[in-house]
Amino acid sequence: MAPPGDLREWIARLEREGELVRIAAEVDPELEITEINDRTVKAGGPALLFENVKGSDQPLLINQFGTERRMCMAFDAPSLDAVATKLGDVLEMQPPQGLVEKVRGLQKLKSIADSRPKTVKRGVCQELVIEGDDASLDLLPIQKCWPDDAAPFITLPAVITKDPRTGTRNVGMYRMQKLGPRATAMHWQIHKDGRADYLATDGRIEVAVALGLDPVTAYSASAPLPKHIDELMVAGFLRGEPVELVRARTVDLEVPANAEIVLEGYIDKDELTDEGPFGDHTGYYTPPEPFPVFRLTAITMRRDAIYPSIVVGKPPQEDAWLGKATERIFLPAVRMTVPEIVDYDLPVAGAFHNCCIVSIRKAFPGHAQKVMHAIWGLGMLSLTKSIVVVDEWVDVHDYEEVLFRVGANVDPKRDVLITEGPLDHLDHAPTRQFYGGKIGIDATHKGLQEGTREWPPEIEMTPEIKALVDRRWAEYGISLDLAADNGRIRQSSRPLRALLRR
Ligand SMILES: Cc1cc2nc3c(=O)[nH]c(=O)nc-3n(C[C@H](O)[C@H](O)[C@H](O)COP(=O)(O)O)c2cc1C
Ligand SMILES: [Mn+2]
Repeated sequence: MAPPGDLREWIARLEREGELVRIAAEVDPELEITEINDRTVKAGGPALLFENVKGSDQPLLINQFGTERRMCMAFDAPSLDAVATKLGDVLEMQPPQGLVEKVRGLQKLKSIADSRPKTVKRGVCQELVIEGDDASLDLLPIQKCWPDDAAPFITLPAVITKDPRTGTRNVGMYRMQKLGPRATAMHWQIHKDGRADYLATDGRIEVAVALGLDPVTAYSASAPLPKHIDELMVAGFLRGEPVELVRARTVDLEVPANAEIVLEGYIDKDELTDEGPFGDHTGYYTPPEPFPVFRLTAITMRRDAIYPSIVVGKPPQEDAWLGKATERIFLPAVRMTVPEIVDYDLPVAGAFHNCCIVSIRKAFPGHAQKVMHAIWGLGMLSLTKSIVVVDEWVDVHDYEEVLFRVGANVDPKRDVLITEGPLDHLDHAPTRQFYGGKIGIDATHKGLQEGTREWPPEIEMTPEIKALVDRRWAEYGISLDLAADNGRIRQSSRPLRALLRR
Protein backbone atom coordinates (compact mmCIF):
# COMPACT_ATOMS: atom_id res chain seq x y z
CA MET A 1 0.00 0.00 0.00
CA ALA A 2 0.89 3.65 -0.08
CA PRO A 3 -0.48 6.63 1.83
CA PRO A 4 -4.10 7.41 0.90
CA GLY A 5 -4.50 9.22 -2.43
CA ASP A 6 -7.30 11.51 -1.32
CA LEU A 7 -9.62 12.24 1.58
CA ARG A 8 -12.21 9.66 0.42
CA GLU A 9 -9.66 6.88 0.36
CA TRP A 10 -8.40 8.00 3.76
CA ILE A 11 -11.91 7.93 5.23
CA ALA A 12 -12.52 4.47 3.74
CA ARG A 13 -9.30 3.17 5.30
CA LEU A 14 -10.11 4.68 8.66
CA GLU A 15 -13.54 3.10 8.53
CA ARG A 16 -12.18 -0.32 7.59
CA GLU A 17 -9.78 -0.18 10.51
CA GLY A 18 -12.47 0.79 13.00
CA GLU A 19 -10.92 4.24 13.31
CA LEU A 20 -13.89 6.34 12.22
CA VAL A 21 -17.42 6.83 13.49
CA ARG A 22 -20.21 8.42 11.43
CA ILE A 23 -22.59 10.56 13.45
CA ALA A 24 -26.08 10.90 12.01
CA ALA A 25 -27.52 13.04 14.82
CA GLU A 26 -27.75 16.74 14.02
CA VAL A 27 -24.97 18.70 15.73
CA ASP A 28 -24.22 22.39 16.01
CA PRO A 29 -20.91 23.60 14.53
CA GLU A 30 -21.06 26.29 17.19
CA LEU A 31 -19.33 24.82 20.29
CA GLU A 32 -21.16 21.47 20.34
CA ILE A 33 -18.76 19.72 17.94
CA THR A 34 -15.80 21.04 19.97
CA GLU A 35 -17.10 19.46 23.17
CA ILE A 36 -17.88 16.13 21.49
CA ASN A 37 -14.47 16.13 19.85
CA ASP A 38 -12.64 17.18 23.00
CA ARG A 39 -14.00 14.20 24.92
CA THR A 40 -13.18 11.89 22.01
CA VAL A 41 -9.62 13.17 21.53
CA LYS A 42 -8.80 13.01 25.23
CA ALA A 43 -10.01 9.39 25.37
CA GLY A 44 -7.90 8.44 22.33
CA GLY A 45 -11.14 7.89 20.40
CA PRO A 46 -11.86 7.62 16.66
CA ALA A 47 -12.07 10.12 13.83
CA LEU A 48 -15.57 11.62 13.63
CA LEU A 49 -17.56 12.22 10.47
CA PHE A 50 -20.54 14.43 11.33
CA GLU A 51 -23.04 13.81 8.54
CA ASN A 52 -25.67 16.22 9.71
CA VAL A 53 -24.21 19.56 10.69
CA LYS A 54 -26.76 22.24 11.49
CA GLY A 55 -27.03 24.89 8.78
CA SER A 56 -24.97 23.10 6.09
CA ASP A 57 -25.33 20.28 3.59
CA GLN A 58 -21.74 19.25 3.99
CA PRO A 59 -20.41 16.61 6.35
CA LEU A 60 -17.58 17.64 8.68
CA LEU A 61 -14.56 15.43 9.38
CA ILE A 62 -12.62 15.94 12.59
CA ASN A 63 -10.03 14.05 14.69
CA GLN A 64 -8.48 12.36 11.64
CA PHE A 65 -5.01 12.92 13.14
CA GLY A 66 -5.94 12.38 16.81
CA THR A 67 -3.86 9.30 17.70
CA GLU A 68 -0.41 7.92 16.99
CA ARG A 69 -1.93 4.96 15.16
CA ARG A 70 -3.91 7.18 12.80
CA MET A 71 -0.92 9.44 12.20
CA CYS A 72 1.09 6.35 11.17
CA MET A 73 -1.81 5.14 9.02
CA ALA A 74 -1.80 8.54 7.30
CA PHE A 75 1.79 7.92 6.19
CA ASP A 76 1.17 4.20 5.72
CA ALA A 77 4.22 3.66 7.93
CA PRO A 78 4.82 1.35 10.90
CA SER A 79 6.04 4.32 12.96
CA LEU A 80 6.73 8.02 12.58
CA ASP A 81 10.43 7.21 12.95
CA ALA A 82 10.12 5.08 9.81
CA VAL A 83 8.92 8.16 7.93
CA ALA A 84 11.91 10.06 9.33
CA THR A 85 14.29 7.34 8.16
CA LYS A 86 12.98 7.67 4.61
CA LEU A 87 13.74 11.38 4.63
CA GLY A 88 17.03 10.89 6.49
CA ASP A 89 18.18 8.46 3.82
CA VAL A 90 18.02 11.16 1.20
CA LEU A 91 19.41 13.92 3.42
CA GLU A 92 22.41 11.86 4.44
CA MET A 93 23.30 10.71 0.95
CA GLN A 94 27.08 10.42 0.55
CA PRO A 95 28.91 10.48 -2.78
CA PRO A 96 28.44 6.90 -4.04
CA GLN A 97 31.44 4.56 -4.09
CA GLY A 98 30.90 1.38 -6.12
CA LEU A 99 28.48 0.66 -8.93
CA VAL A 100 25.80 -0.76 -6.64
CA GLU A 101 25.89 2.35 -4.49
CA LYS A 102 25.79 4.55 -7.57
CA VAL A 103 22.65 2.83 -8.81
CA ARG A 104 21.09 3.12 -5.36
CA GLY A 105 22.05 6.80 -5.26
CA LEU A 106 20.46 7.40 -8.62
CA GLN A 107 17.27 5.73 -7.45
CA LYS A 108 17.17 8.04 -4.47
CA LEU A 109 17.73 11.07 -6.68
CA LYS A 110 15.01 9.86 -8.99
CA SER A 111 12.63 9.53 -6.06
CA ILE A 112 13.22 13.22 -5.36
CA ALA A 113 12.84 14.24 -8.99
CA ASP A 114 9.60 12.23 -9.20
CA SER A 115 8.24 14.01 -6.13
CA ARG A 116 7.60 17.30 -7.89
CA PRO A 117 3.92 18.13 -8.31
CA LYS A 118 2.43 17.29 -11.68
CA THR A 119 -0.08 19.46 -13.52
CA VAL A 120 -3.13 17.66 -14.89
CA LYS A 121 -6.07 18.88 -16.98
CA ARG A 122 -8.95 18.02 -14.70
CA GLY A 123 -9.52 17.55 -11.02
CA VAL A 124 -12.44 16.46 -8.88
CA CYS A 125 -11.93 19.64 -6.87
CA GLN A 126 -13.60 21.49 -9.77
CA GLU A 127 -16.67 19.29 -10.27
CA LEU A 128 -18.64 22.31 -9.08
CA VAL A 129 -17.44 25.84 -9.81
CA ILE A 130 -19.21 28.63 -7.99
CA GLU A 131 -18.22 32.18 -8.85
CA GLY A 132 -19.46 35.67 -8.09
CA ASP A 133 -22.03 36.32 -5.41
CA ASP A 134 -23.07 32.65 -5.31
CA ALA A 135 -19.68 31.74 -3.90
CA SER A 136 -20.43 31.95 -0.22
CA LEU A 137 -18.69 30.63 2.86
CA ASP A 138 -22.17 30.13 4.32
CA LEU A 139 -22.18 26.86 2.35
CA LEU A 140 -19.49 25.41 4.63
CA PRO A 141 -20.03 24.02 8.15
CA ILE A 142 -17.34 26.26 9.66
CA GLN A 143 -16.91 25.72 13.38
CA LYS A 144 -17.01 28.28 16.13
CA CYS A 145 -14.67 26.39 18.43
CA TRP A 146 -14.63 28.09 21.84
CA PRO A 147 -17.11 30.35 23.68
CA ASP A 148 -15.13 33.59 23.37
CA ASP A 149 -13.99 33.06 19.76
CA ALA A 150 -14.75 36.12 17.66
CA ALA A 151 -16.47 34.10 14.92
CA PRO A 152 -16.33 30.74 13.14
CA PHE A 153 -12.80 29.82 11.97
CA ILE A 154 -11.61 27.61 9.12
CA THR A 155 -9.03 25.56 11.02
CA LEU A 156 -7.50 22.99 8.65
CA PRO A 157 -6.73 24.82 5.39
CA ALA A 158 -3.75 24.48 3.07
CA VAL A 159 -3.14 28.07 2.01
CA ILE A 160 -1.28 28.40 -1.29
CA THR A 161 0.62 31.49 -2.45
CA LYS A 162 3.53 32.32 -4.73
CA ASP A 163 6.53 34.43 -3.84
CA PRO A 164 6.04 37.44 -6.14
CA ARG A 165 9.82 37.76 -6.57
CA THR A 166 10.75 34.17 -7.41
CA GLY A 167 7.44 32.52 -8.29
CA THR A 168 8.10 29.66 -5.85
CA ARG A 169 5.05 28.18 -4.22
CA ASN A 170 4.32 28.13 -0.50
CA VAL A 171 1.72 26.08 1.30
CA GLY A 172 0.92 26.70 4.94
CA MET A 173 -1.78 26.00 7.46
CA TYR A 174 -3.12 29.28 8.81
CA ARG A 175 -6.52 29.63 10.42
CA MET A 176 -9.06 31.87 8.70
CA GLN A 177 -11.65 33.78 10.69
CA LYS A 178 -14.93 34.13 8.85
CA LEU A 179 -15.74 37.82 8.43
CA GLY A 180 -18.75 37.37 6.15
CA PRO A 181 -19.92 35.18 3.26
CA ARG A 182 -17.02 36.29 1.04
CA ALA A 183 -14.24 37.36 3.38
CA THR A 184 -11.99 35.95 6.08
CA ALA A 185 -8.95 37.06 8.02
CA MET A 186 -5.66 35.35 7.18
CA HIS A 187 -3.65 34.50 10.28
CA TRP A 188 -0.16 34.73 8.79
CA GLN A 189 2.08 34.90 11.85
CA ILE A 190 5.22 37.02 11.79
CA HIS A 191 7.73 34.16 11.32
CA LYS A 192 5.88 32.37 8.52
CA ASP A 193 6.62 32.01 4.81
CA GLY A 194 3.06 32.87 3.82
CA ARG A 195 3.44 36.24 5.47
CA ALA A 196 6.78 36.81 3.71
CA ASP A 197 5.10 36.24 0.32
CA TYR A 198 2.41 38.75 1.30
CA LEU A 199 4.94 41.32 2.51
CA ALA A 200 6.86 41.02 -0.76
CA THR A 201 3.79 41.98 -2.80
CA ASP A 202 3.20 45.50 -4.02
CA GLY A 203 -0.55 45.60 -4.14
CA ARG A 204 -2.43 42.34 -4.24
CA ILE A 205 -1.50 38.70 -3.69
CA GLU A 206 -3.58 35.86 -5.08
CA VAL A 207 -4.41 33.07 -2.68
CA ALA A 208 -5.93 29.61 -3.03
CA VAL A 209 -7.06 27.55 -0.06
CA ALA A 210 -7.37 23.76 -0.36
CA LEU A 211 -9.64 21.97 2.10
CA GLY A 212 -10.05 18.22 2.43
CA LEU A 213 -6.78 16.75 1.16
CA ASP A 214 -5.13 13.38 1.45
CA PRO A 215 -3.60 13.30 4.95
CA VAL A 216 0.06 13.55 3.92
CA THR A 217 -0.52 16.65 1.80
CA ALA A 218 -2.62 18.17 4.58
CA TYR A 219 0.19 17.44 7.04
CA SER A 220 2.80 19.00 4.73
CA ALA A 221 1.03 22.37 5.00
CA SER A 222 1.92 22.38 8.70
CA ALA A 223 5.54 21.28 8.23
CA PRO A 224 8.22 23.88 9.10
CA LEU A 225 10.16 23.71 5.85
CA PRO A 226 12.69 26.30 4.70
CA LYS A 227 11.05 28.98 2.57
CA HIS A 228 12.40 27.90 -0.80
CA ILE A 229 11.15 24.31 -0.42
CA ASP A 230 7.74 23.57 -1.91
CA GLU A 231 5.61 21.76 0.67
CA LEU A 232 3.86 19.90 -2.17
CA MET A 233 7.18 18.46 -3.32
CA VAL A 234 7.81 17.10 0.16
CA ALA A 235 4.24 15.76 0.24
CA GLY A 236 4.94 13.99 -3.07
CA PHE A 237 8.13 12.48 -1.65
CA LEU A 238 6.41 11.25 1.52
CA ARG A 239 3.48 9.87 -0.51
CA GLY A 240 5.76 8.20 -3.01
CA GLU A 241 3.60 9.78 -5.71
CA PRO A 242 3.50 13.37 -6.98
CA VAL A 243 0.70 15.67 -5.90
CA GLU A 244 -1.50 16.36 -8.92
CA LEU A 245 -2.44 19.97 -9.53
CA VAL A 246 -5.01 21.76 -11.67
CA ARG A 247 -5.11 25.41 -12.60
CA ALA A 248 -7.37 27.44 -10.37
CA ARG A 249 -10.30 29.17 -12.14
CA THR A 250 -10.04 32.77 -11.01
CA VAL A 251 -6.46 33.12 -9.78
CA ASP A 252 -3.07 32.35 -11.33
CA LEU A 253 -2.26 29.44 -9.01
CA GLU A 254 -2.40 25.68 -9.11
CA VAL A 255 -4.36 23.68 -6.56
CA PRO A 256 -4.39 20.00 -5.52
CA ALA A 257 -6.70 18.19 -7.95
CA ASN A 258 -7.91 15.83 -5.22
CA ALA A 259 -9.11 18.55 -2.80
CA GLU A 260 -12.70 18.40 -1.58
CA ILE A 261 -13.04 22.17 -1.63
CA VAL A 262 -10.95 25.06 -2.95
CA LEU A 263 -11.41 28.71 -2.02
CA GLU A 264 -9.93 31.14 -4.52
CA GLY A 265 -9.34 34.79 -3.83
CA TYR A 266 -6.89 37.57 -3.10
CA ILE A 267 -5.49 39.73 -0.35
CA ASP A 268 -4.85 43.44 -0.78
CA LYS A 269 -1.71 44.48 0.99
CA ASP A 270 -3.15 47.33 3.01
CA GLU A 271 -6.49 45.78 3.95
CA LEU A 272 -6.26 44.65 7.54
CA THR A 273 -8.81 43.57 10.10
CA ASP A 274 -8.81 42.74 13.78
CA GLU A 275 -8.43 38.96 13.95
CA GLY A 276 -9.45 37.10 17.13
CA PRO A 277 -9.99 36.45 19.91
CA PHE A 278 -9.41 32.76 19.22
CA GLY A 279 -9.04 29.88 21.69
CA ASP A 280 -5.54 28.89 20.68
CA HIS A 281 -3.18 25.93 20.97
CA THR A 282 -1.49 27.76 23.83
CA GLY A 283 -4.55 26.90 25.92
CA TYR A 284 -5.47 30.60 26.15
CA TYR A 285 -7.39 33.02 23.98
CA THR A 286 -5.21 34.98 21.59
CA PRO A 287 -6.35 38.62 21.78
CA PRO A 288 -7.40 40.56 18.65
CA GLU A 289 -4.53 41.70 16.44
CA PRO A 290 -4.52 43.14 12.89
CA PHE A 291 -4.18 40.55 10.10
CA PRO A 292 -4.78 40.69 6.32
CA VAL A 293 -8.24 40.17 4.79
CA PHE A 294 -8.84 37.37 2.27
CA ARG A 295 -11.50 38.16 -0.36
CA LEU A 296 -13.22 35.23 -2.03
CA THR A 297 -13.57 35.11 -5.84
CA ALA A 298 -14.68 31.50 -6.29
CA ILE A 299 -15.41 28.24 -4.52
CA THR A 300 -14.77 25.05 -6.42
CA MET A 301 -15.57 21.63 -5.00
CA ARG A 302 -16.37 18.00 -5.40
CA ARG A 303 -19.99 17.02 -5.50
CA ASP A 304 -20.94 16.08 -1.90
CA ALA A 305 -17.74 17.69 -0.61
CA ILE A 306 -16.55 16.85 2.88
CA TYR A 307 -15.32 19.72 5.04
CA PRO A 308 -12.27 19.03 7.26
CA SER A 309 -11.80 20.65 10.64
CA ILE A 310 -9.59 20.54 13.72
CA VAL A 311 -9.89 22.13 17.14
CA VAL A 312 -6.91 23.44 19.04
CA GLY A 313 -7.00 24.45 22.69
CA LYS A 314 -5.51 23.35 25.98
CA PRO A 315 -3.20 20.45 25.17
CA PRO A 316 -3.60 17.61 24.43
CA GLN A 317 -5.70 18.20 21.33
CA GLU A 318 -5.75 16.65 17.88
CA ASP A 319 -2.83 18.82 16.73
CA ALA A 320 -0.59 17.01 19.23
CA TRP A 321 0.06 14.23 16.72
CA LEU A 322 0.61 16.65 13.83
CA GLY A 323 3.29 18.19 16.03
CA LYS A 324 4.73 14.83 17.02
CA ALA A 325 4.91 13.87 13.34
CA THR A 326 6.98 16.99 12.71
CA GLU A 327 9.17 16.27 15.73
CA ARG A 328 9.97 12.77 14.42
CA ILE A 329 10.16 13.54 10.70
CA PHE A 330 12.50 16.49 11.20
CA LEU A 331 14.94 14.71 13.54
CA PRO A 332 17.25 13.68 10.64
CA ALA A 333 17.28 17.28 9.37
CA VAL A 334 18.06 18.58 12.87
CA ARG A 335 20.88 16.04 13.19
CA MET A 336 22.28 17.08 9.81
CA THR A 337 22.96 20.51 11.29
CA VAL A 338 23.75 19.46 14.86
CA PRO A 339 25.10 15.90 14.56
CA GLU A 340 25.84 15.51 18.28
CA ILE A 341 22.08 15.49 18.93
CA VAL A 342 20.92 11.94 19.61
CA ASP A 343 17.21 12.58 20.07
CA TYR A 344 14.78 15.29 21.15
CA ASP A 345 11.27 15.57 22.52
CA LEU A 346 8.86 18.49 22.39
CA PRO A 347 6.32 17.70 25.11
CA VAL A 348 2.72 18.11 23.97
CA ALA A 349 1.89 19.84 27.24
CA GLY A 350 4.57 22.40 26.39
CA ALA A 351 2.65 23.35 23.23
CA PHE A 352 5.83 22.49 21.26
CA HIS A 353 7.55 25.85 21.35
CA ASN A 354 7.63 26.15 25.13
CA CYS A 355 9.92 23.23 25.87
CA CYS A 356 12.49 21.03 24.14
CA ILE A 357 14.32 18.14 25.78
CA VAL A 358 17.42 17.12 23.87
CA SER A 359 20.00 14.37 24.40
CA ILE A 360 23.56 14.84 23.14
CA ARG A 361 26.79 12.96 22.71
CA LYS A 362 28.77 15.26 24.97
CA ALA A 363 32.41 15.67 23.95
CA PHE A 364 33.72 18.89 25.52
CA PRO A 365 33.06 21.43 28.26
CA GLY A 366 30.15 23.72 27.35
CA HIS A 367 28.82 21.28 24.77
CA ALA A 368 25.31 21.45 26.23
CA GLN A 369 25.39 25.25 25.90
CA LYS A 370 26.61 24.94 22.31
CA VAL A 371 23.60 22.76 21.48
CA MET A 372 21.20 25.17 23.22
CA HIS A 373 22.47 27.99 21.04
CA ALA A 374 22.26 25.78 17.95
CA ILE A 375 18.59 25.03 18.66
CA TRP A 376 17.91 28.71 19.29
CA GLY A 377 19.33 29.32 15.82
CA LEU A 378 17.56 26.54 13.95
CA GLY A 379 14.44 27.20 11.84
CA MET A 380 11.22 27.28 13.81
CA LEU A 381 13.01 25.60 16.76
CA SER A 382 14.62 29.00 17.30
CA LEU A 383 11.38 30.05 19.01
CA THR A 384 11.86 27.42 21.75
CA LYS A 385 11.50 29.01 25.16
CA SER A 386 13.14 26.42 27.39
CA ILE A 387 15.65 23.70 26.60
CA VAL A 388 16.77 20.82 28.80
CA VAL A 389 19.96 19.03 27.70
CA VAL A 390 20.68 15.49 28.89
CA ASP A 391 23.35 12.90 28.09
CA GLU A 392 23.02 10.45 25.21
CA TRP A 393 21.93 7.53 27.42
CA VAL A 394 18.90 9.39 28.81
CA ASP A 395 15.51 8.68 27.18
CA VAL A 396 14.20 12.14 26.30
CA HIS A 397 10.65 10.79 25.95
CA ASP A 398 10.61 9.57 29.57
CA TYR A 399 9.77 12.77 31.44
CA GLU A 400 10.27 11.12 34.85
CA GLU A 401 13.81 10.21 33.90
CA VAL A 402 14.44 13.71 32.55
CA LEU A 403 13.20 15.25 35.79
CA PHE A 404 15.44 12.85 37.69
CA ARG A 405 18.45 14.08 35.72
CA VAL A 406 17.49 17.73 36.19
CA GLY A 407 17.12 17.16 39.91
CA ALA A 408 20.26 15.08 40.28
CA ASN A 409 22.72 16.77 37.91
CA VAL A 410 21.96 20.47 37.95
CA ASP A 411 23.59 23.16 40.01
CA PRO A 412 21.21 26.00 39.16
CA LYS A 413 23.89 28.59 39.60
CA ARG A 414 26.27 26.87 37.22
CA ASP A 415 24.02 24.99 34.80
CA VAL A 416 21.17 27.35 34.03
CA LEU A 417 21.61 29.68 31.09
CA ILE A 418 19.20 32.59 30.90
CA THR A 419 19.24 34.50 27.66
CA GLU A 420 16.80 36.17 25.28
CA GLY A 421 15.63 36.00 21.72
CA PRO A 422 12.61 35.66 19.42
CA LEU A 423 9.54 33.92 20.81
CA ASP A 424 6.41 32.41 19.31
CA HIS A 425 3.94 34.93 17.91
CA LEU A 426 1.23 33.59 20.23
CA ASP A 427 3.25 33.46 23.45
CA HIS A 428 1.42 35.72 25.91
CA ALA A 429 3.95 35.42 28.75
CA PRO A 430 6.80 37.72 27.64
CA THR A 431 6.51 41.39 28.50
CA ARG A 432 6.84 42.34 24.84
CA GLN A 433 5.24 40.38 22.00
CA PHE A 434 7.66 38.29 19.88
CA TYR A 435 10.73 38.78 22.10
CA GLY A 436 11.75 37.70 25.56
CA GLY A 437 13.61 35.40 27.91
CA LYS A 438 14.83 31.90 27.25
CA ILE A 439 16.16 29.30 29.62
CA GLY A 440 18.57 26.45 29.03
CA ILE A 441 19.14 23.78 31.67
CA ASP A 442 22.26 21.64 31.37
CA ALA A 443 21.41 18.32 33.04
CA THR A 444 24.38 16.43 31.59
CA HIS A 445 27.20 14.96 33.65
CA LYS A 446 29.92 17.54 34.24
CA GLY A 447 33.61 16.86 34.36
CA LEU A 448 36.66 18.24 36.13
CA GLN A 449 37.24 20.41 33.05
CA GLU A 450 33.97 22.15 33.82
CA GLY A 451 35.27 23.03 37.24
CA THR A 452 33.28 20.52 39.24
CA ARG A 453 34.30 17.91 41.76
CA GLU A 454 34.72 14.32 40.54
CA TRP A 455 31.34 13.18 39.11
CA PRO A 456 30.06 10.09 40.93
CA PRO A 457 29.26 6.89 39.02
CA GLU A 458 25.62 6.01 38.37
CA ILE A 459 24.16 3.02 40.15
CA GLU A 460 23.82 0.02 37.87
CA MET A 461 23.24 -3.68 38.70
CA THR A 462 25.70 -6.14 37.19
CA PRO A 463 24.55 -8.02 34.08
CA GLU A 464 25.36 -11.34 35.82
CA ILE A 465 22.96 -10.69 38.69
CA LYS A 466 20.29 -9.42 36.28
CA ALA A 467 20.58 -12.63 34.25
CA LEU A 468 20.47 -14.73 37.40
CA VAL A 469 17.31 -13.03 38.66
CA ASP A 470 15.75 -13.35 35.19
CA ARG A 471 16.45 -17.07 35.31
CA ARG A 472 15.14 -17.59 38.82
CA TRP A 473 12.18 -15.18 38.69
CA ALA A 474 9.43 -17.83 38.72
CA GLU A 475 11.06 -19.46 41.72
CA TYR A 476 10.54 -16.34 43.86
CA GLY A 477 6.76 -16.39 43.29
CA ILE A 478 6.45 -12.57 43.09
CA SER A 479 3.44 -11.28 41.13
CA LEU A 480 4.41 -8.62 38.59
CA ASP A 481 0.87 -7.19 38.62
CA LEU A 482 1.64 -5.80 42.05
CA ALA A 483 4.76 -4.16 40.75
CA ALA A 484 2.76 -2.57 37.93
CA ASP A 485 0.34 -1.12 40.48
CA ASN A 486 3.19 0.42 42.35
CA GLY A 487 4.45 2.01 39.15
CA ARG A 488 1.11 3.72 38.71
CA ILE A 489 1.90 6.39 41.32
CA ARG A 490 2.05 8.85 38.43
CA GLN A 491 -1.56 8.40 37.32
CA SER A 492 -2.83 8.46 40.89
CA SER A 493 -1.76 12.07 41.39
CA ARG A 494 -5.07 13.33 39.96
CA PRO A 495 -7.42 11.89 42.64
CA LEU A 496 -4.83 12.87 45.22
CA ARG A 497 -4.96 16.47 44.09
CA ALA A 498 -8.75 16.42 44.15
CA LEU A 499 -8.61 15.14 47.75
CA LEU A 500 -6.23 17.88 48.80
CA ARG A 501 -8.47 20.56 47.31
CA ARG A 502 -11.47 19.52 49.40
C1 LIG B 1 -3.94 23.03 13.22
C2 LIG B 1 -2.88 24.06 12.95
C3 LIG B 1 -3.20 25.38 12.90
C4 LIG B 1 -2.24 26.35 12.64
N1 LIG B 1 -2.61 27.66 12.58
C5 LIG B 1 -1.68 28.59 12.26
C6 LIG B 1 -2.06 29.94 12.12
O1 LIG B 1 -3.22 30.31 12.29
N2 LIG B 1 -1.10 30.85 11.77
C7 LIG B 1 0.20 30.48 11.55
O2 LIG B 1 1.02 31.32 11.22
N3 LIG B 1 0.59 29.18 11.71
C8 LIG B 1 -0.32 28.23 12.05
N4 LIG B 1 0.06 26.93 12.17
C9 LIG B 1 1.47 26.57 11.99
C10 LIG B 1 1.86 26.60 10.54
O3 LIG B 1 1.00 25.82 9.76
C11 LIG B 1 3.29 26.09 10.35
O4 LIG B 1 4.14 26.96 11.04
C12 LIG B 1 3.72 26.02 8.90
O5 LIG B 1 5.05 25.57 8.83
C13 LIG B 1 3.61 27.34 8.20
O6 LIG B 1 4.04 27.21 6.87
P1 LIG B 1 5.10 28.24 6.26
O7 LIG B 1 6.35 28.08 7.08
O8 LIG B 1 5.25 27.79 4.86
O9 LIG B 1 4.52 29.60 6.40
C14 LIG B 1 -0.91 25.95 12.44
C15 LIG B 1 -0.57 24.60 12.50
C16 LIG B 1 -1.54 23.66 12.75
C17 LIG B 1 -1.14 22.20 12.79
MN1 LIG C 1 6.89 27.16 3.63
